[in-house]
Amino acid sequence: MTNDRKNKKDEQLEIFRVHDKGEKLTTNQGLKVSEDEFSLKAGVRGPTLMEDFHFREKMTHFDHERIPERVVHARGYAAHGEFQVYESMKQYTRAKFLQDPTVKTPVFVRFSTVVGNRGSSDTFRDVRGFATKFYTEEGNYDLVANNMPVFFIQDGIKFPDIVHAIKPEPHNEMPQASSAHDTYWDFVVANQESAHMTMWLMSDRAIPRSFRMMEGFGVHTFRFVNDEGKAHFVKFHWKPTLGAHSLIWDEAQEIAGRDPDFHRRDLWENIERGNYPEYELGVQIIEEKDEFKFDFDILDSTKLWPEEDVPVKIIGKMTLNRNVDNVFAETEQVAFHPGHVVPGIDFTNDPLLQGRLFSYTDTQLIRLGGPNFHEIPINRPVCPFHNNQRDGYHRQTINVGKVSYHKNTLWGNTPAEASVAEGGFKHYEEKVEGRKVQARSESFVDHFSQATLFWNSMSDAEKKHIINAFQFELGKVHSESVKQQVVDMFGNVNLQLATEIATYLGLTPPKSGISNITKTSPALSLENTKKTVETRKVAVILTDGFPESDVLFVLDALKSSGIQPEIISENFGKVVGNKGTELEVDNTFETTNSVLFDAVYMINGSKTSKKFNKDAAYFIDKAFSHYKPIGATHEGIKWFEVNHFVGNPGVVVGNDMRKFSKEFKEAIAAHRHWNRSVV
Ligand code: HDE
Repeated sequence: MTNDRKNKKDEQLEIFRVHDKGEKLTTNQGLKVSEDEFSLKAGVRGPTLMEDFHFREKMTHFDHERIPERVVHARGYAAHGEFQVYESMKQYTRAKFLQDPTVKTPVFVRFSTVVGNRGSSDTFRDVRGFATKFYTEEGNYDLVANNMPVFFIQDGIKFPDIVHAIKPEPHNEMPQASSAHDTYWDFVVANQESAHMTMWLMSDRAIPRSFRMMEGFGVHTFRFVNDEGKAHFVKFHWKPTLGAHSLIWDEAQEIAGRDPDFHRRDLWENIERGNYPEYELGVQIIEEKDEFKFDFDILDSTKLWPEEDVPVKIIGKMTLNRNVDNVFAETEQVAFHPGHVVPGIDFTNDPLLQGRLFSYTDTQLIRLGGPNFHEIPINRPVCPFHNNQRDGYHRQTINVGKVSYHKNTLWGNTPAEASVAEGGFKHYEEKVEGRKVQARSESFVDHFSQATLFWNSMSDAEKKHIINAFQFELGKVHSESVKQQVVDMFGNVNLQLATEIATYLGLTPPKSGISNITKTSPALSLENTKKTVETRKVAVILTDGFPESDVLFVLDALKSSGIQPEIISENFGKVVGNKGTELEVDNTFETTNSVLFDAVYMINGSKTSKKFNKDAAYFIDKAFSHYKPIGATHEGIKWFEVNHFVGNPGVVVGNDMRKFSKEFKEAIAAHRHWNRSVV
């Protein structure tokens, strides 16, 4: 590992790494094993003997290899990295890792889907988890975020209900990893606070192109507290430096079959290649005196703070630069908790956040098998930890000495509490008064204004995708009553939306809605995201006899901009150019598909077969119908002409290689060409 990737967390993990390669096989007791092929038997054809301790140990361990998967966010993938603040945030927070721009804080980030089980596919329509553990010198800070800024419910007590409703239905455990079924939509109509989040779930945000191209949101309102004890409300954002981009639904479904590991593979491969994903940390800050200045309650997790009203201040950058050594040991055993905070970061009374503060430790007790999960290497803080907690399953630390209680005189009352000046955490002294009630604040009851704000902010293409998503999902719902209620409910968001859903499903469109919101928030549209060609994957279709100097020129031009071309042909091995240059084939039409690429470049060559023509047609047609940038030179141009691709947006053809390369790169940077006519 290069030095710049070594950090305190990595040094700590190194103590636990075991390198088995080249070693002798032993039992867990260290005994060298002489036979691992045949169990101990009474005679070569006789029964296996109990005495075979090696067999028993090996089999017993295997029998217990599995632990319960996470009750939500079961399917995930993680990487190591580091975070650095751009400028001191001392004015707002005591948190040390947000004060010194020279300090690199080690991080571990786990991305996940929510609904699917651990073995499901990466690309289904779902919220994505984006959980970051900062190993700071003051202890671990976890920012357990999602890729959407709002949530389905307003109060933690309803979490088991929404999860039961969206997970596969219990009587037949179907459908896997999907909200397209009766119980999810029944929950939606019966719990209308879910309107805003459902709009996000039906939008392109729910089918990201890559974990590297996804925003992250802390969702809740937290508090920053500075050295003087002064607090500000804060919301956290992650902004990917590659911009936020999405797939389209047809593609997402196909990828789910062709490469269920599409997102994890993309993350893994790019980190291996040195294309380290980067995300800038942003904060929205509201002064305490402005708590009631908004037309929504800032403690309501079904509401976002429009960036145009409360700007996102970019304060630092996270870079993911190392893959894990072992997925189970690290990715599966990492335990996040929004309650893992450091001095300077505190909670608010957001009732959803309050519910989370209970749930995360509780769930680790069963998932990781006891109260000592903080000792698992990936979960250990990089600073020392001392307290009077003892024992329990799998305890590893050997706490020396006889004192394990507070207060004591034998050890001068140590481990001792630390004052605030010494770095001790002090809960923010918020004034709270009230009766004990089980109720929702009146300020939480507007469920539709921001759902409409979201709809208003979408581009035409995004609106079309949202309508299509509702049509698809409700097309899978059996209950006519639930479907009609959805149409009626979303009439309150937008009448055009509800009418198009209703018409498609043969239902009655609502006559009127309640929304008169005309406001938009341009920051919510993916159309306004950063556009770049960096790390985009281009399929290059070649056969023998290809015009090599021109092709090599284009390949160089693409690579020099950070694009990743892959050669696709009929067979593996080499394709040979017209002057004898050989290029290695990366994939064939059988082993890959255009859904796994961002763009396609078609050249062909002088030698094509009937099968090549058929396979290439399938490949390129699909890329065209998925609105992807496609380019052709030489023989490829004829093909594009016959198929009437030429003249469409995002279709680049020509035999001036310099001009072609430039225009093709521009088309790739645009991501998709929605104004293309696709039937
Ligand atoms: Fe979670 N959530 N959640 N959640 N959540 C879990 O904790 C829970 C919520 C989020 O990669 C569980 O260790 C409740 C919002 C992520 O390991 C569990 C409520 C947000 C992850 C749990 C919420 C999240 C989890 C399951 C409502 C975005 C994956 C396994 C009160 C801000 C972390 C686990 C990882 C995981 C409970 C709502 C994000 C059961 C009760 C809002 C990214 O404890």
